[in-house]
Amino acid sequence: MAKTAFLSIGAEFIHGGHLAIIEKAAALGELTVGVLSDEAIMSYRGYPILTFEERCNVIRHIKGVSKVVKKDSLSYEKVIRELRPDYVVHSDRWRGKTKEKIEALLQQYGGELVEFPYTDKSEYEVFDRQAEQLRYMPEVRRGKLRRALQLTDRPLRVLEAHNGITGLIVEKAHVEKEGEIRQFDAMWISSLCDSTAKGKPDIELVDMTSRENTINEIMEVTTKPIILDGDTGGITEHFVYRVKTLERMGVSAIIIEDKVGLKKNSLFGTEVLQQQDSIEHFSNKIRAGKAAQTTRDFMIIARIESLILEQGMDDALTRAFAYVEAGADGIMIHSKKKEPDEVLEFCRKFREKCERIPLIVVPTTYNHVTETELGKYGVNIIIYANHLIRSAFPAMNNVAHMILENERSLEASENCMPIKEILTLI
Ligand code: SPV
Ligand code: MG
Repeated sequence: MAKTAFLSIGAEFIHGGHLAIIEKAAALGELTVGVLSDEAIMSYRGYPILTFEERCNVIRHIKGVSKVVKKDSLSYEKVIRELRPDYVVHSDRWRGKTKEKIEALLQQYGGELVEFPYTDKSEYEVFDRQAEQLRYMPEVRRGKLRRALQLTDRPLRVLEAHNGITGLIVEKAHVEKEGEIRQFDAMWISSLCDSTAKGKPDIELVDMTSRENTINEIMEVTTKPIILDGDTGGITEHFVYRVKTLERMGVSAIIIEDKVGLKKNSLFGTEVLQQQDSIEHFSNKIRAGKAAQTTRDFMIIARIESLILEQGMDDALTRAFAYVEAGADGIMIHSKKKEPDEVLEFCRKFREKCERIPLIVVPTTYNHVTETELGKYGVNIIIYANHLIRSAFPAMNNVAHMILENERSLEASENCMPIKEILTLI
């Protein structure tokens, strides 16, 4: 019987290096190429620029490829068990424990792992770097949130970033679970954290120019989609300019809340005076923003403060449907209750009438609810809104106090990252 070979590929960007490895693989036997699914690519390097169908189409037309299958995970387990190829072909670039795992699977039936050098031409390394740079470009970055929402049924996981280093944490943090890589899908540039990082209250005091500087600082070192906390959006006449600026920068979405006057942080609830906007006025702001938008990628998400301001479920739902009618690309429902009940009730009732509009939640106070449970209620985006700054502040404060206590830094050093590590971090 003819020998068979298997090769896995992302196929986002094909150059001679890939063609050479395909040719070598095809020489070993009838070649099946496993093209990574959008979800699988998302799990390790962010959203693919080309769709799965486009990537399959390219591979299918390469000489030597007999068959194309979907590889819906980074793990080789399923494909090896199903296809039992005589050879699994891989470049000499390995991630984690993949090599050992493939070898163990192949050993079970006498299959063989064949390694080829990734490339023998340095120009291909240059192409790869250039392709990587594309991910930083506003045109590519802006549409990533919409794409991600289309690509997956699970809720997207979003963490706050307020400067370059926290952006890098959101970009790179990952854990390996059951053969899959789990990461954050996007970053939230919170008004609370951006203000706190500047030592200021969260009252729209940090002006837009300064917020744009934060966004740029983060964008320079990351590629994941950005959701901006736009506070109230300002007056409508200003908001329309803001939308265009953010689009141009490559931000994926702005969330604006239906409040007017001096904005205070929602987690104060009714402890401080906060005024909700009228449905009509806020709807007009959304309409104006959507009319100002120049691309189809950007999203304007309406945030409803009715539960925060104890205006009741009916008010929250009436507003949600009105904002959708006005053109909102998503609805964020906020709550400061310790239990998720009112948020879940809102989601259930909203979903009874509206299936397609993304729902966004911020489980800061009701933090025991799981992502899976929120997903069952139709939630599409979960924002962990303030956790990096809240964890960094106590650590820094503690070190400052230790130096004062001891009149030297020896004792505090144990709580600090070694100098060598910080120098090589970036
Ligand atoms: C923020 O992160 O700034 C928010 C969410 O707006 S909250 O602080 O909960 O109001
Ligand atoms: Mg905010």
